[in-house]
Amino acid sequence: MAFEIRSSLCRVCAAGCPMNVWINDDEIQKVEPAPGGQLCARGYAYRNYVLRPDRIRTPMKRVGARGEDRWQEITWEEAYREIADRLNRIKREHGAEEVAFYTGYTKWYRPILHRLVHSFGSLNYGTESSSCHMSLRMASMLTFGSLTMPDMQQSDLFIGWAYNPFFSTNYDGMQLEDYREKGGKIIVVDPKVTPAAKFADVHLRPLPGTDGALALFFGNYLIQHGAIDEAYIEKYVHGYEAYRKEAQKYKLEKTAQITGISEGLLLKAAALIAESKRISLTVSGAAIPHHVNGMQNIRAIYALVAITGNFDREGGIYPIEYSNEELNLKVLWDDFADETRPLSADGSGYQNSPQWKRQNPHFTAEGRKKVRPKIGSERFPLWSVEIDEFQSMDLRRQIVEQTPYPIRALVGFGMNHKMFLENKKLLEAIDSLDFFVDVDLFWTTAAKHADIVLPACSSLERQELVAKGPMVRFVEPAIKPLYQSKSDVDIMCELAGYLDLDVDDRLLKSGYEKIVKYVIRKIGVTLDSLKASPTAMRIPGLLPYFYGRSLADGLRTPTGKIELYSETIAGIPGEYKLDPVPTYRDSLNKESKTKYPLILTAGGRIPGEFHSRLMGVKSTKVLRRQAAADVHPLDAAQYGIRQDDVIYVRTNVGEIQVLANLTYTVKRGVVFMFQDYEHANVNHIIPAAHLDPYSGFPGYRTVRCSIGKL
Ligand SMILES: Nc1nc2c(c(=O)[nH]1)N[C@H]1C(S)=C(S)[C@@H](COP(=O)(O)OP(=O)(O)OC[C@H]3O[C@@H](n4cnc5c(=O)[nH]c(N)nc54)[C@H](O)[C@@H]3O)O[C@H]1N2
Ligand SMILES: Nc1nc2c(c(=O)[nH]1)N[C@H]1C(S)=C(S)[C@@H](COP(=O)(O)OP(=O)(O)OC[C@H]3O[C@@H](n4cnc5c(=O)[nH]c(N)nc54)[C@H](O)[C@@H]3O)O[C@H]1N2
Ligand code: SF4
Ligand SMILES: [Mo]
Repeated sequence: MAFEIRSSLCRVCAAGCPMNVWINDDEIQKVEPAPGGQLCARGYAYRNYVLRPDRIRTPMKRVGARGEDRWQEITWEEAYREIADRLNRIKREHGAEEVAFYTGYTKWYRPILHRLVHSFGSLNYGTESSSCHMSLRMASMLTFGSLTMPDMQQSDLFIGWAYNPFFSTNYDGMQLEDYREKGGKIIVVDPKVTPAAKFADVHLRPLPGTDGALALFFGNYLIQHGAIDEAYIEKYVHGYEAYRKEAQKYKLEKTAQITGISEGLLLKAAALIAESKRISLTVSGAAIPHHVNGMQNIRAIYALVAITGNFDREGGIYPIEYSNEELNLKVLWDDFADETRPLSADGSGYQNSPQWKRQNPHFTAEGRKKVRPKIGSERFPLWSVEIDEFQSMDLRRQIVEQTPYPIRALVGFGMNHKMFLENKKLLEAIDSLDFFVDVDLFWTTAAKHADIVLPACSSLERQELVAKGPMVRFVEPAIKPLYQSKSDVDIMCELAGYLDLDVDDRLLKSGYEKIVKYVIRKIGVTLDSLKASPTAMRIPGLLPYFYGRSLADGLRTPTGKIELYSETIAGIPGEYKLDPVPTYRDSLNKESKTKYPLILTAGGRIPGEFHSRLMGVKSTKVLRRQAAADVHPLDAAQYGIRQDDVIYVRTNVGEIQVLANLTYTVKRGVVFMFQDYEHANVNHIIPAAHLDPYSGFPGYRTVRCSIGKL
């Protein structure tokens, strides 16, 4: 058989690893890493993912009742016309805000969708990032005015706070090995025993959601032992005194009690931090924010960097950006957020180009006043100020309560209802809408509740601009789109031609290649050169960040300093009771401890799954064949539970049934489960109101529960 090998990329996740695809007769035979690269176990399953039998094949229109799963095939033209008719009418009769646009995890097309939504005249653009990364982003922006990276290799001590790249961001694990080889010290803070924890000099296992108390204790210890950088604080830190007073409350005994870590180990870790000069750290954008106190816990952790003088210093943490002063070009590295944001920020802006902003009434101060506030604004004002997206955790409430105004239609690109709390209620709310469109690769449960379903194609079937830090690549399709599927951006651009837009967005309507040309117009590479290059190209003339620059220029915070006292939070009306300093609160819901003696922590990554994506792929089920809850053997013994018994996990809002997996890797008293199983969906039993008032993030990882044998 003759094969052709084409270069493409894996898009199970946003990492987008370069992949070679063996093609025979326009069919995918196998995938393998591009030369010199690697794929993880999930990447090796990409062929099976792309060929999942439940791919949506053509545009479909509902003929039965919502959710009944009876469909009629329609053409793309018919689909666009019907969608535009419905959305245009809602816009005309009620206002564009009453249409909400939402995207699931997929990142690469986001700036284009965002622009389409604003051009349509709505601010109601929401994403899955209402539960991912953005809370960390908020904490980082509020504190440092930028996102940061750890300068791990130059540091004396690296703190991995909720850090296990071996399951979640695989290749990051390797730098940990290099660092360890060189003698770098490591603290890992994780309730679970993980591969990363094996590298640690000190592994702290706090009870989930108690990280804020732990961080404030360290702060207090460092202050007490004079292990802070006073000159740095004096010059660069705003609100130190208020922070010091808060930290003072976290004495050894109290902290041991809150965190469940022994006093001895707390002191050992504190002493290691105190004796280290250059300290780098990372904080998970999921595990720490997924508590109702998460945003503040992250700020408490960042405060340690501030008081030890480790922001914007070699061996500490530093802002992520590359720049070319002559071109007035700044490229930000923003890994888990919009894929093309690195290119669309500031200088080369697509999403927020000055010209388009001038045209678009929603970007002028006056224009913003005229449109109604985006979803979640009343409930999560800090989120709303900081993030140019609606807080999607408030979507269901607004659909049901219709306040401050009704939502009549929802346009979803990859709407996975399972990531929402008490998610069956979200489906009910969706059923009450006038109109719901979903664009997905697969027939998900949410898609089955739509009025119109559109088939998106995978990364092997589409063109894609990939931009990461200083590197940029353009990928051509390895195979033709399967069935009638199309690339999401083609769908967005084509749909734009049918919608009544506030701004006659000619660029958007002109298609993906023109958009790409526009996005890259300032960076000194052409689309033709990108197309000719099988690997990523480096943007010429970009200089990496150099230390001290932000401190010298002044940070992008209201005071220009590192804000331990956040002036932005202080500006939020008092009735919301948000603290400008990183205070610590308990993260568990207030249910009876007798009735629900254990802590359910839902969602730490497992190697073989990626959210809902690989659930339908058998080859990744080697390690965990079906839904299972990890239970400590001593807890299991207490309830008479044995390995592989079917058990219930119960909270105050519901119950699921799963297998018991007995393992010493979980902390006593904590039950761990991965999310996204269709029939044992753990998010459905987490109360919908369990949200962080600062970020709106769901408290997936600390909920009271009970377990028992069925
Ligand atoms: N295999 C796989 N990889 C993935 C994903 C996937 O679904 N599957 N999802 C991707 C996405 S979208 C994201 S956001 C990232 C997230 O990836 P990470 O940021 O690595 O997050 P997690 O793996 O959820 O958690 C990291 C560690 O934090 C610990 N942890 C949990 N709760 C707490 C806590 O309260 N305190 C502390 N200190 N530690 C805690 C967990 O035990 C876990 O070992 O993963 C990405 N990578
Ligand atoms: N309990 C608990 N819940 C969690 C988490 C947790 O840690 N614990 N993690 C949260 C986090 S960090 C995240 S990021 C979210 C995950 O966010 P989700 O949005 O739930 O992620 P996925 O299931 O990966 O993808 C959503 C949908 O997009 C579809 N899709 C895939 N590729 C494409 C594409 O190219 N185009 C289109 N149109 N659709 C596509 C998929 O088929 C799927 O239906 O889950 C959150 N939920
Ligand atoms: S799933 Fe694995 S191989 Fe695929 S992009 Fe993500 S890290 Fe890379
Ligand atoms: Mo995420």
